[in-house]
Amino acid sequence: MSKIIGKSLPNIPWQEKKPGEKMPVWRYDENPIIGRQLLKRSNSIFNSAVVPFEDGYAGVFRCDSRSVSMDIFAGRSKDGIHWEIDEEPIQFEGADPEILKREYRYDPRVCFIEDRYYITWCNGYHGPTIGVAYTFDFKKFVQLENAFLPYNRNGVLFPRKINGYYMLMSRPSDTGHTPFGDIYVSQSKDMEFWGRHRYMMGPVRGDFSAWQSTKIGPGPVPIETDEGWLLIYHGVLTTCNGYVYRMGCALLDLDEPWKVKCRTRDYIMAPYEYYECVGDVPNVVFPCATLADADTGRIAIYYGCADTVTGLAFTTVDELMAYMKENPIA
Ligand code: BMA
Repeated sequence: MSKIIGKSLPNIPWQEKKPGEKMPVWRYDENPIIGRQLLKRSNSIFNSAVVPFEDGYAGVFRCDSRSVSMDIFAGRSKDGIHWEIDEEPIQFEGADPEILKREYRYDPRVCFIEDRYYITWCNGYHGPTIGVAYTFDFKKFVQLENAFLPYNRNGVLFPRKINGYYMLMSRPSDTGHTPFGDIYVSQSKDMEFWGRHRYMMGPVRGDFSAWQSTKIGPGPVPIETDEGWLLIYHGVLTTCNGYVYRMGCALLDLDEPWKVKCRTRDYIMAPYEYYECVGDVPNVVFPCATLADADTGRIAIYYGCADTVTGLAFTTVDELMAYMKENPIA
């Protein structure tokens, strides 16, 4: 039995695994939980992040509009399943006005650290880079400096300082649909200046674990366990019909999280259902958040489906640990 180091979350959204289910991650029966047209002008609502907040949940959602502009919107929920999302995108204050200028914003993550919720996202600044902001109440959002120069995507924070440093995973990229991608960890004393960059892991070349042979990127904020940081990530295969996005997981060293202790050879989830295989971008499952309950080891995963709608899936810390150890890469 592995133990999640964290808070209890007795009201975590949950469904039991059904008898006969072969996979370590199973879907919510009523998926997708957020349809593409929830907002007046939305074309799609997907790759989005949620956290426990007050007596329920709050989140930051990627909503592409019907002009297909990408932006991020705040939302609230009592049960983590039924969501109300603001009709207007988040208006940030703070930072240098140069940094506040919006080009595009997508794929948010939300991470509670110390006393506030940090939001990281892919922020257009003459190319994609990592935007950083914080909020206390999901009403007022203060933007900080971009973490890096372009080009970078998938900025994901660790939920506490490690050895005195905030730690941010990211995936250096290019201006387009990036045919490569490795995960790095960068460190900062103040959430503004990032350095001490460390290589974590990259795609697996060849045929051994082909679902992650083109590129990988960090997904939700990692979950602390007594065995290490449990990271869920996405992996991409190039096919004759384009990219296919699947999910895997890895276990990272608690003190030096760029050191990978274990990693799945087999994916933990892949586009099987219609709403994952068909949409604006077919064959994509893209995880951006989890909720976790330290008492039961339950984990709820929020993921984008086919760049169109939002899905919810379930697993436990023991399921992922066992699966990873049965089918390891190293
Ligand atoms: C990635 C990002 C994600 C998207 C995925 C599949 O590069 O743009 O937002 O879900 O491609 O299209």
